[in-house]
Amino acid sequence: MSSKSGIRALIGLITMVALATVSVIARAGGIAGTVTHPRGTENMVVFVTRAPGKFPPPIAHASMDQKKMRFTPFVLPIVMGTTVDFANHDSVAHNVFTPDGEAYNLGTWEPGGTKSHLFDTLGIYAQACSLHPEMEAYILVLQNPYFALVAANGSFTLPNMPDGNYEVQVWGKKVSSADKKKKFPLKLQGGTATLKITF
Ligand SMILES: [Cu+2]
Repeated sequence: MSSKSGIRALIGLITMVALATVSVIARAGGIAGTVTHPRGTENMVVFVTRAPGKFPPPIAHASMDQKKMRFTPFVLPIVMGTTVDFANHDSVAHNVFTPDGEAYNLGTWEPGGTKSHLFDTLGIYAQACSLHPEMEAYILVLQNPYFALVAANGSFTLPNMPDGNYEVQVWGKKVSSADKKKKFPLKLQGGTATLKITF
């Protein structure tokens, strides 16, 4: 290979890398949306009902803490197969159980302790503590990673996803079961879309 053709090949490679970078930047627009709901959007989750393909769960664990006599966060969306660590940051013992799905009870443990659970079945799991009936939280085990927590002002941003036609649902404790079943079409073209959800 002459040094000239070597340089040409190098320039070609640099151009390809540059184009790839541009396309990533263009896709970074993602899906910006808003939700309007008469009961507000606090602790609301927007998620794609089902996306084609399989989605390996993240290696990193998700966290649901027990702190100041509350579960934190109140709602935790995860991809199926994710392990959640439940850490007790209080000065009293806590318990974690759910009546939902396989109805696990992780037991009761002392301050500073942590227990983990792998969520391998889709569904909504209410989290409760048998010692403190006022404690409550929800874990949403979803089929794909295309979900977002809705901000207090109703805005959300879904992660980048392949172009296509999707259906989006909304989950919230204050959302009626009829509204939770509603599916909103999302058409994604060129990596970007806007989605306005109004109840
Ligand atoms: Cu407790």
